[in-house]
Amino acid sequence: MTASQPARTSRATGASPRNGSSQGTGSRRPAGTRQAAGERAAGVPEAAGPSRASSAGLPHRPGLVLAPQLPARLNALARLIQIASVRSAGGGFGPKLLRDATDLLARAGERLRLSAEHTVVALAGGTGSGKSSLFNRLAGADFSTVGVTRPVTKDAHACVWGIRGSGPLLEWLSVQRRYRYARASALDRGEKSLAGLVLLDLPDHDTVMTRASGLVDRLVGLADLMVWVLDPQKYADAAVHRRFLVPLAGHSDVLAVVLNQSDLLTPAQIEDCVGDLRRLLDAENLHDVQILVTSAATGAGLDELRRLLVDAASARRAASARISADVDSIASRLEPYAGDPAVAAAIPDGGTEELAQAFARAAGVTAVGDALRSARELRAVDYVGWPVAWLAERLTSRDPVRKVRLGQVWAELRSVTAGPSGAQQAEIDNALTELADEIVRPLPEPWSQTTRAAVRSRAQEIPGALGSAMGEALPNENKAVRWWRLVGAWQGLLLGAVIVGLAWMAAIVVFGVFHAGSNVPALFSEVSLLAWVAAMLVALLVLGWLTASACMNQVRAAADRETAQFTEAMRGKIAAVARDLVIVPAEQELAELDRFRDELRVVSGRPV
Ligand SMILES: Nc1nc2c(ncn2[C@@H]2O[C@H](COP(=O)(O)OP(=O)(O)OP(=O)(O)O)[C@@H](O)[C@H]2O)c(=O)[nH]1
Ligand SMILES: [Mg+2]
Repeated sequence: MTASQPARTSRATGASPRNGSSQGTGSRRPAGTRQAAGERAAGVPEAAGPSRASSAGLPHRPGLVLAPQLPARLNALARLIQIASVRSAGGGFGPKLLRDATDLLARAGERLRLSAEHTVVALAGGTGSGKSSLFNRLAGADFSTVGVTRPVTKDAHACVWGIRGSGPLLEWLSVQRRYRYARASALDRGEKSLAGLVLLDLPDHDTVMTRASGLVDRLVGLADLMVWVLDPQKYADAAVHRRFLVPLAGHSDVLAVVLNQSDLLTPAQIEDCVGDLRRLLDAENLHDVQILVTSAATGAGLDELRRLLVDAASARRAASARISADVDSIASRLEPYAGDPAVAAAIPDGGTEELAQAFARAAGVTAVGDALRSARELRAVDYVGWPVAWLAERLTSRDPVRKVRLGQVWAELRSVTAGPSGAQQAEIDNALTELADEIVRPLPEPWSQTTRAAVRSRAQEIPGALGSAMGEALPNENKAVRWWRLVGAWQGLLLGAVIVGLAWMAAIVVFGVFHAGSNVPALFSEVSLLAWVAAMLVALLVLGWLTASACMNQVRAAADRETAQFTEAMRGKIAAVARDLVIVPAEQELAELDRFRDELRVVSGRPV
């Protein structure tokens, strides 16, 4: 028994601009088929006859699964668009492709990202109108309690024709697990056309509004069909019309109105009621909304209602199939941007080490090491050197090392902390270019561009960082070692002895040779002593010279060790700079390409 306008029973596509008003998917991501399996384990009741579904679960029917991967594919597409949209500048991802992909996502909407296989039909309305009675009739079992005390239904109940993959959807709709019922076996018994249907029996509208005011919004954003169940006594209830139907005027394509309990009316009364209701709906701008007349008690009008549900389910399937095909085509347009997935996106072998070596060359590590060695030797000479030898060398100007002032060498060493400049900067640039060339050779556009940019992204910071790395590795000051001081004291002693010996010889010459005084002790006047004193002087000079040269050998060996340590420390720090400022940004970009390839595999429906 129907009294209807030629109305659209469901939305033509799954796209819904309203979806934006609902919650984001981020908080409730679909967990795919695994979640469905979890539901079965949790014991989703089965509708067929007395035996409700056990944890043995529902058999998987290939024909029942319409687009099982579509939610995952759409979610992956959303992530792909994020990756691509920050790489659209220059020769990056084509703006038209990105626009098309974004449009497709908007068309698919949040609804499809939760489940592409399911059609959501909600029975809503005032208390006592017969929602649960109709729900039980359609489900073929008394799942939802029907009663005389009002209100009866406190929580939403769901009956699902094909439970697989409905988990995220039902979670999102806040349907508790114990109120989820599966109709798998009914599908085998001629209800195939309802495959994927999720029929919801909602609490009465007041309860819905007070307890879960967000639910109505969610349903409107998600439902393929909202069936408002009215009864003959309250069909004109101002509250229902004002609070629910009027605001839904813009969504009349997902609305249908059922006048239930028609068995309580005569045909003439039914006609009056329907005419009245039609006028009300027209006045509320709900011209397209279909009106069905049913009786849950006698079953009248239920076939028409079921047909409405079948239409909604097939429209949903068609919409999902269309979106699925569109995702295929977007995926194939995105394919060229992934390049050859067999070619790994990675830093080439040895690339990091070569870069570190190039940076070390640019920073002049070897030269700085040599300078440090010289500085140590120069400083040591002050202590362990043989002053007589310095004097001789100074007089003959044969010591080039002494000509370089120690302070100057140290100042030069300190200046390396400012970092490389001029030609050295160019060397850094060349090293970066060489590395980038190697990395990007196998990469497709725009990744070759973006990876090259990533390699150079922190190039400005490199000279300063190299300078600091060198500065950190340099010893704090040119400190004298303890044993140098001891040797210095010994050399002083020898020098003193030489001076005393010279004075002694002078005294013997003055008093012994020239007889300049009388009563001079024999020690200062005995000429025969001259040879002995001279021999002693020579011995002292040789001893001083030997001490100096033996100690300088030690100093050189120690300076070599120190320089090697310093050079190694400096190379380590320079390698860290190369890693942090070049390799890490490059690897991050390459990881994004990997992510892009993985997401694209999902979008294309290929196994990851
Ligand atoms: N005569 C007749 N009685 C009906 C029909 N549908 C439901 N009823 C009765 O109306 C009463 C309320 O039915 P329910 O199905 O519990 O109504 P409801 O809309 O689910 O109510 P709430 O859960 O409180 O929101 C029950 O006593 C049903 O037996 C019908 O088509 N004809
Ligand atoms: Mg109820």
